Amino acid sequence: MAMDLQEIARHIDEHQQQGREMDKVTLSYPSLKVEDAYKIQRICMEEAASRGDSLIGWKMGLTSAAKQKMVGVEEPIYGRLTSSMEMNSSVLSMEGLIHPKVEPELAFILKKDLKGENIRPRDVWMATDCVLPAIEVIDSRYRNFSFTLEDVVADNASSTKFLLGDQAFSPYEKAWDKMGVSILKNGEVQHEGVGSDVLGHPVRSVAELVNMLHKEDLGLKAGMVVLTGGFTEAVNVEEGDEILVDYEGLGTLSMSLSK
Ligand code: OOG
Ligand code: MG
Repeated sequence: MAMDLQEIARHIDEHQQQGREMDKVTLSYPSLKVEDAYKIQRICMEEAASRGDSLIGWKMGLTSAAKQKMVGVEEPIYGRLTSSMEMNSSVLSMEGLIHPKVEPELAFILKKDLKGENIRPRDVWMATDCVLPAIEVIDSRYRNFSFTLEDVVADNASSTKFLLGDQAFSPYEKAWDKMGVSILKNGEVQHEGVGSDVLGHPVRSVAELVNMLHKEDLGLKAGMVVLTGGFTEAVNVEEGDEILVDYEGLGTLSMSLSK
């Protein structure tokens, strides 16, 4: 089949908007390259912008071994975060979701633009205003949450919603790689992780994102949010579930699943 990236993007965008399952795009387009998948992401973002949505940040995904093993894709990917994905309360409605999962993350909020090809952790610290506890909700549009690298990139790295904690912390608050995190569902611990599970240190995830974006001549802007990737495996959720993430020494962040 001739490959029309606009057409594929429209197909994916529709399924994202309607919260409908679909087949892997690589089934119809086996020659789809990861570069094409990132172009599809960019086109979907343009579609979203035409609906009044805006780009407010980026997420890294598959930055921990736990996450890579879970989905069978062994390299980090990025996705686009839009204003409509940010939750303004801790209640998540199941409406319009397919088979959501939640994961414990950290968010870096930038105070300066950051763009370049050899970005190191210290460049990231100099551009970071604060760090916030975060919970990401991912909901792959692919049947059975099953995909290849190219599929998941084309589906905006499964991005769906995200919740940021109210309390911001200084980047110098603690050694983020030493911080333990545990995620509980209905009072029971599901998974535990530590900051170093995310590429050795969550700050490295931001540096890697900037280096990856540079290949598309893109960069981060002051004020943007960056999710650094799940510390642990993601947890399936359904209506009625209560999620609590405990960030060692910083408190907790919770989310309730409603109808
Ligand atoms: C891909 C998105 C991965 C993370 O934090 O690793 C991700 C997926 O697992 O569906 O958001
Ligand atoms: Mg994530």
